[in-house]
Amino acid sequence: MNEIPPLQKTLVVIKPDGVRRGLVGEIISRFEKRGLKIVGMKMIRVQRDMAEKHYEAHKGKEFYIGLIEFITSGPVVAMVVEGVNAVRVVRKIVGSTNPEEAAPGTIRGDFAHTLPHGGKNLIHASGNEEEAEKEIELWFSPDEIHSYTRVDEREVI
Ligand code: IDP
Ligand code: MG
Repeated sequence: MNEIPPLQKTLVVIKPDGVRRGLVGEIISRFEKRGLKIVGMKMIRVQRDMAEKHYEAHKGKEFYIGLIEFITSGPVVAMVVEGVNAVRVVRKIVGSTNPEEAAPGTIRGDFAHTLPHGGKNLIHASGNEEEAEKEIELWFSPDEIHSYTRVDEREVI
């Protein structure tokens, strides 16, 4: 029997523009169809202090204030996504930060074409393993992260 490779968890957030544009189902299904497992999910309105913690690394940049305004401007859908090399695979599904550069077939490359002031690019995904660990801890409590078996697991891993 093949050994299951080590799994990673990563944070995905459908930003307020994705929710307002009715793209939640479309975006979630892209991860599901790739065989990635959603192990946590909730809709929340991000408070300012949480937004500032999440985007701490960008403090001082010219787009920072607009970004905080944007991410707190409406509900978001936050997910913990699990899979083999999930951090890297999810970033590939999401596409480049600026939708203008994002390849067709990626979420940003299919549903946006520019990066407006304020950073509307539909979705956030952790940039690396260290960020993923920190962000999952910020966004989810341990009892909000679940463990279950998908019926197709033996086919996709
Ligand atoms: P990422 O979301 O692809 O990891 P980061 O560089 O971590 O990109 O930036 C975080 C978020 O800040 C972006 O997703 C985007 O919403 C916003 N942002 C980044 N660079 C710019 C910019 O040059 N103009 C406007 N918003 C930006
Ligand atoms: Mg980032």
